[in-house]
Amino acid sequence: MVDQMDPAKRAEYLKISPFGKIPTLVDSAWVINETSIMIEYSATTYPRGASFLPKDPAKALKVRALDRFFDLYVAIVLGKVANNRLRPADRRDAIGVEILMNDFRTALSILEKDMATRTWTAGWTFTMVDCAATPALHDAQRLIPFTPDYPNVARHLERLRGPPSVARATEGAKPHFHMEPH
Ligand SMILES: N[C@@H](CCC(=O)N[C@@H](CS)C(=O)NCC(=O)O)C(=O)O
Repeated sequence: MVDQMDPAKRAEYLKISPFGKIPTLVDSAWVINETSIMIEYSATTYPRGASFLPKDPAKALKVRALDRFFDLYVAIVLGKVANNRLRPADRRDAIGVEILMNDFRTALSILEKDMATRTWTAGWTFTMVDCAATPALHDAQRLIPFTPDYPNVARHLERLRGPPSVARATEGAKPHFHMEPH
């Protein structure tokens, strides 16, 4: 658990996560701040680590590409939109948000088309992309409710909430939901 509201605890946390982002994985000599890298680290370091990246190099590349798509065009966009909403009204950036919303709509239009024919985000099974897609689409639905315009994406988010590991993570996060920006 990271309490960044407490200045002393935040200063302590910045020693392992210089940008203050969560999560951070500390394992022997490794300190990893990127979730996708944590997933690959776990899969390659521990025999029981879940392998969320296909062995086939072409499929693995597709998964990595989609993982970047969710981080760069959905998750980061939503983080900036949320940050803008938390600002005092006179310091908000309407033009910046318009540009971000354009990226968001482009990303969701691509997904809407793709998810018309796919079960999991990359197509064949649950992969690292679904780990990126679940929180990104969860945040999207809260900040910019999208169900009427992107029904396939909305159905996909419900499917993503299904696996027991996702349900467990969501249940664990529920006590903190009230802190999420709207
Ligand atoms: N690229 C990082 C992003 C991590 C990230 O943005 N985490 C959010 C919470 S889910 C955070 O720390 N937000 C606080 C902030 O940006 O200050 C990853 O995928 O691990």
